[in-house]
Amino acid sequence: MSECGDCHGCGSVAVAAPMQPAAVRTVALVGPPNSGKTTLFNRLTGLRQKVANFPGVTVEQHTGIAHLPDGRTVEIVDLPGIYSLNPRSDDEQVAYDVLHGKRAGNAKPEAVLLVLDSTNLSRHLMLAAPILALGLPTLVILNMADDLRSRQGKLDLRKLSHELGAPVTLVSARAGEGVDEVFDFLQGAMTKPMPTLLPVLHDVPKCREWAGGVGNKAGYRAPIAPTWTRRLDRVFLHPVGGPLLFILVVVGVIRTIFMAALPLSNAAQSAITLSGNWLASVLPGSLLTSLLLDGVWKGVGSVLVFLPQVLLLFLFIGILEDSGYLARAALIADRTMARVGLQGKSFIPLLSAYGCAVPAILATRTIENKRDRIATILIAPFMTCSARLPVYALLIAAFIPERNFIGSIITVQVAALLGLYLLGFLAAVITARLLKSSVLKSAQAPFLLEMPSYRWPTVQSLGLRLVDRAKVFLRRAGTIILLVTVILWVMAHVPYAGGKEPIEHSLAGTLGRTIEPVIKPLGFNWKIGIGLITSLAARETIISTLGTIYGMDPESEGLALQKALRQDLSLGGAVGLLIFFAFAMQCMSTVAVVRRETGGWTWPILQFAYMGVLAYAGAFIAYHVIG
Ligand SMILES: Nc1nc2c(ncn2[C@@H]2O[C@H](COP(=O)(O)OP(=O)(O)OP(=O)(O)O)[C@@H](O)[C@H]2O)c(=O)[nH]1
Ligand SMILES: [Mg+2]
Repeated sequence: MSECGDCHGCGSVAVAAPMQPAAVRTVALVGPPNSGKTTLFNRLTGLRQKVANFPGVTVEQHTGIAHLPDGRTVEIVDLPGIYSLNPRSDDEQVAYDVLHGKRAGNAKPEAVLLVLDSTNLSRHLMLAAPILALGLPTLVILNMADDLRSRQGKLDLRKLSHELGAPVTLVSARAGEGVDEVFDFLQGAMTKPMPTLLPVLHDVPKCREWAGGVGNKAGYRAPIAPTWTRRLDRVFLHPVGGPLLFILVVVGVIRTIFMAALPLSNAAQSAITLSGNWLASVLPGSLLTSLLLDGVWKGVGSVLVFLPQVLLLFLFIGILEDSGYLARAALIADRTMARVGLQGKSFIPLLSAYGCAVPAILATRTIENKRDRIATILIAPFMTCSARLPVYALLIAAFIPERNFIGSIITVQVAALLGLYLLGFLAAVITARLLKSSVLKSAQAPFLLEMPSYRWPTVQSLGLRLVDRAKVFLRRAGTIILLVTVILWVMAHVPYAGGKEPIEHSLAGTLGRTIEPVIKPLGFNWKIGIGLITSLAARETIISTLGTIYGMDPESEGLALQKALRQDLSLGGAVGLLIFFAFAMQCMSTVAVVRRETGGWTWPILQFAYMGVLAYAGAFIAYHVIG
């Protein structure tokens, strides 16, 4: 499993290539971005890798097993989308290496499934030349047959097959149409080499004319752009209306998360409190029971309360991705991005960093320019990730009054949350500008991103995402947060002096008081200090930590924690703490993935230090200005 495993992100945990017996053959799934490779991969293997309606979703190769009708098995490798076989970006490098058998852990494929979008053939056929030139048995799969038909496009499959010298089939991976023929090909390709109709292309024809020529000879008529895609684009890509709508979408999403999730969190809170009370009534009163209830139940429960909120956020991100809106947002953002020296391609990774920085950093692989890529990696953790949401929600609920701000649409609490999102965004923009005008200066790249058609997000795909997200969230709560909570509980009870000894004299208290001089200028006491230490592993751990430290009183309502916090933190201190969380890089998974993706410790260490300094300075200023 890659480090994707414990984050809030993509949900596509890389499946480790299984130790395979020699008899299992390997077939590669290749094609341009967003052509439906992963949808087909999921059909063939029964796995559930992430699919979304914008280019560049798959970033690593994923392996799965397809069972052929005759009982044999084939290993299928799903690859990131590529337009050519020249390895320019890291994405293309992965595809190139796998196809040439140069990727450790992957056998060289014996056949290729080339997936092209049949509604966009003039562009997608260009990839056919270099792939066919590899000389491997290849099935050319024209995907999105449903779309082609409904939009009155057409082509002659036999002629195209003749032109390409390879079998061609029309498929709708999403509807499952034509998948049998893919299985037939796999069965045949595995028994004997597929006869090619024409000699293998040795000189790969460059450029569009070849693709256009082949398309013409095969009688390809490109489908008309769906009227509603054109209509919607007129609105969403409007030079003035587009950006306004974008802002409206963002504000709407954040407002809904805050408003709708509150009752849900309260319900979850009641469930956890009730079950905790029940457990307390049936378990004998011992130290172990106390560990179970105060340490585990309250600690982990205090984080679980935020599950509905986090899922709601991922539901919105899912809808934006699957509908095709995200690519439009990237186009709108391109101009703004250019101002800070970045390109539109950085936008999609940055937007997905609102879910989690780890998959966002992996998604920067589509950026060919190394310096742009590093700059994007460095600013991604400033985006407000879903692990910050519970921390923000807790502190805002405790310190910010529930009053109307702009009418009843935006309350002061919603405005505070929006402000924190904006703060992270501004920090990212300013940092990008600094980087791109100094160490990471490079020429401006043109913006090339294919606009997918708008599609209805399917309930199934959204449902799967949420199940994935919930699993990731629960896994974090059940592993890292549980572990930190138990360790902390023990530290808070050692030396154990009859239960009534103040926590201040425990190991945890000593640790907190040791660092207190450093954080005192920020208005934080030693209790918050312990929270800052534990949240270095993962941000939301601070909640269970504070729960353990403050939750020693019998009042087991969630409001008790808010009340306790209000006694210990001034408003300035609370705002400082919020700012600290907006800026600091408190996430070990992110540090690990930055090290991996930048190939060394230099960048992650610089990034950690830079974000830490900003966090400290921000909190210091807030505390001294607000008091
Ligand atoms: N209408 C239609 N949509 C499809 C079909 N197959 C896939 N899609 C949609 O096309 C979009 C892209 O699908 P993916 O499977 O993620 O494409 P991919 O080639 O893996 O994309 P990358 O990993 O980004 O290269 C998703 O919104 C799918 O639901 C199809 O047969 N018909
Ligand atoms: Mg994919």
